[in-house]
Amino acid sequence: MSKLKILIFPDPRLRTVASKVVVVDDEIRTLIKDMLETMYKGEGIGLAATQVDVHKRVIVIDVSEEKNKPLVLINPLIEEIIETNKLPYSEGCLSVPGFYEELERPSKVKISTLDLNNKTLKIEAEGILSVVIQHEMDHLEGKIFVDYLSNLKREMIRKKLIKQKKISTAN
Ligand code: QAP
Ligand code: CO
Repeated sequence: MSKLKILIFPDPRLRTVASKVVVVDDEIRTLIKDMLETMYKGEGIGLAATQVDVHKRVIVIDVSEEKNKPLVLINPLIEEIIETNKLPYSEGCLSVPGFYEELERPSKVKISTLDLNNKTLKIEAEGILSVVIQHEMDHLEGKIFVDYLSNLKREMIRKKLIKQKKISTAN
């Protein structure tokens, strides 16, 4: 297994729209292993392939307390928004380190996805899992949670992250 490099906002590669996985083969399974390792090492609860510069529709999530319940989504689709009432949640992102902002998303969704054996699964997700799935599915469309914030807030975050990058590359 190997840890992958995570793209940091405003890297333009985060805007790439990911393509569908045609078949879940060993290459995809290796990608998933590496993404899980990268997510766990970064203390994340979700990671989309886009964030590691692989533009395929693959997501890993683990919202469990013990970090032992990995969930893998391949070619996920929202089938139904079951509860449109908005769940406010403070969101972060491994690609936007150090920044958290409250957003509201539908609190319960039904999705369909492929599993590691190319089988279609349907999952009903609520609470934090619903929020994280929607956040990660946005990445596959090139969308980042800061896009929902005011221009002023997003610009502030962009400038701070660019500044931090300059500092870390100078050292
Ligand atoms: C998406 O994000 C998410 O700033 C997953 O310094 C998170 O795993 C959706 C992380 C919360 C909804 C709510 C962020 C790690 C991890 C940071 C993450 C950081 C280190 C973010
Ligand atoms: Co994210």
